[in-house]
Amino acid sequence: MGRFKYTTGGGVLTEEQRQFYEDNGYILIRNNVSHALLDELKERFIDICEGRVDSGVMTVMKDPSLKYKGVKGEYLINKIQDFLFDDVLFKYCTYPAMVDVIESIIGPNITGAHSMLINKPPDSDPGASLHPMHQDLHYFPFRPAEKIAASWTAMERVDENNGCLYVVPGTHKGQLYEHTYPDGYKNKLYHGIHGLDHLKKVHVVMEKGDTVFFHPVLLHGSGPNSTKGFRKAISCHYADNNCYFIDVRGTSQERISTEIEALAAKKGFPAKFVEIWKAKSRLVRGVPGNFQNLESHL
Ligand SMILES: O=C(O)CCC(=O)C(=O)O
Repeated sequence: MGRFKYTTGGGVLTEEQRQFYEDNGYILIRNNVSHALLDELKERFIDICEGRVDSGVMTVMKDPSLKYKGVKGEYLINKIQDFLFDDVLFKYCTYPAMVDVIESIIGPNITGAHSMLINKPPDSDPGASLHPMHQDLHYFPFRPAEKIAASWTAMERVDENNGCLYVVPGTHKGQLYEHTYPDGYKNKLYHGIHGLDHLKKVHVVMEKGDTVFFHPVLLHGSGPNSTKGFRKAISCHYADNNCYFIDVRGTSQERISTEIEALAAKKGFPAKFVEIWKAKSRLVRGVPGNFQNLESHL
């Protein structure tokens, strides 16, 4: 093994940028998604929120603290997940300048595995809009971790006032922790890790179009939005087409798998955790692999 363990080369990252990712588990690339595309994505998001575009298989999540306060549309929806089959929102996941960075990290065979547009609302109940510290690998039944990477793009300026992302550098080299709901939790599926709040966080202040790429074991989260505006960001998790799938029964991930299976069944798609992940993924680049093979699971 050479000096690089968490990146593969190829793509566009310089040696220095790769080294930063290797050491810290994330890399911030300024101005790498065009404002024109971000404006188109925002318009699509609003069209979905307002019901002008059918949300189809996407998961549309309502802010729990605003649900019964008579607000509607963009002011009620705090997240849309699983938009890989929406050809407008999917443009984000295939945006060449972004996929080229992903290629430097996980290699040339790339699947879009998870997608989210997060519309963090003003903090109407204390802490309602924060996202507790967590690791994204907790949600994924595929491995290896170094063949998975997230992109997270600011759709407007984000800083500590409106709840920007924070990361704990270097923690990608550690273990996957047990996740549970925080005390008095508000948002479904926002699992978090207890007892690590003493760790030093780096708040990632970003301008519209900046993208942070990060490893799925990196500890991260986001604080409350104390402004009056809605903080928008868009994110995709990519995995190597040939990641292998694991059985999470009996592990710290069993609880999340049960919750996700129950939600899928409620939406009319009863399926096992691994099948759900395969079905909602979409090939982005390269030679198809395990993700595209719906026949064999484990
Ligand atoms: O956008 C945010 O506030 C946090 C998103 C995040 O960390 C996640 O959904 O995994």
